[in-house]
Amino acid sequence: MPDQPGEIVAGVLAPHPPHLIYAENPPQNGPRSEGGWEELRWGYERLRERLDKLDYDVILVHTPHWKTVVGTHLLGLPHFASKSVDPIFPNLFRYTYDLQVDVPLSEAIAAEGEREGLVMKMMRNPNFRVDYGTITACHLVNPRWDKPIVVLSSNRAYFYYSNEVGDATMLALGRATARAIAQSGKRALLVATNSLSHRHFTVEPDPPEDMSHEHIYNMNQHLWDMRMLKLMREGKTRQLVAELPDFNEHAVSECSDGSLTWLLGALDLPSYPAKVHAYGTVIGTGNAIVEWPHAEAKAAAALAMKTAEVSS
Ligand code: 2X7
Ligand code: FE2
Repeated sequence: MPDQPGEIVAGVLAPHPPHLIYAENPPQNGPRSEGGWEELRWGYERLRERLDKLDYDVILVHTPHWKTVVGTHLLGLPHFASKSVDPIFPNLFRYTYDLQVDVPLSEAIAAEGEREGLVMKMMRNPNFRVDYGTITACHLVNPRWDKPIVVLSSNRAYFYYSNEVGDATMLALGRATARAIAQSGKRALLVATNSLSHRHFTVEPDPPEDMSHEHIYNMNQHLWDMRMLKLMREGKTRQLVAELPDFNEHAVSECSDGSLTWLLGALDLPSYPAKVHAYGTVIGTGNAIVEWPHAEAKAAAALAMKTAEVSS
């Protein structure tokens, strides 16, 4: 057992449109661009400045684009390297990756998940190709790739059963994740990589980065996204989870892949305000970069309690 329990230093909502990588022209990606989607990319810059000030050991990612039919799977080998090609946007994203996995923490999450009654499985195939959601989010959050990661797949409970069953399953997975982190003694950054509203255009401009074509798909999608961001900024995450089934239906949200609910479950449904670093659209989908400064909020609450005790 470690001397000190591990902790979640922060949680982030970090969407993964491959367009954001394409627009940055990093050496790992094949296609070249003239930029685009600056609002979101500058938001990621602000997030990275904040994260650079935090001390953490490992990044945990829940990704919509590793879809597993039975249960939740986790990467279960220390190293994966290959080329990730986006199946819908191979013209934008062909990224050469080489990443390290924290296998002991992944195994601990699998064990805790089983204790919650969930079906869990470790992915031990050395030729497994890591999905573009994971690669994109990890690059945008930490382009240095200098921390090991844990990757959790997206279970299909929302689609085979219902939005309600999906959310209940993801809250349980979040609880299991938090317990495994506490036992590990490590300091963890949690990444839920999903878009908010998810209706999108089906025709790509030429060039794809022509921003004169970029806007939200329709007014309904915008209003729903603003409702979700308001609840996050007000610290009303219980209310947010209660409204998620309707949001998923009405805005065809990528939240129905479970990432955001897993994160909020791991953070124990936080009631402190989240920081919204950016909101912008990509082919008409709504994307927000949001931070829950978990360790900072817990320290502030503990200090407030102490001050109240002293003055009473
Ligand atoms: O996977 C995505 C996404 N979530 C949003 C926008 C565009 C492309 O891919
Ligand atoms: Fe996606």
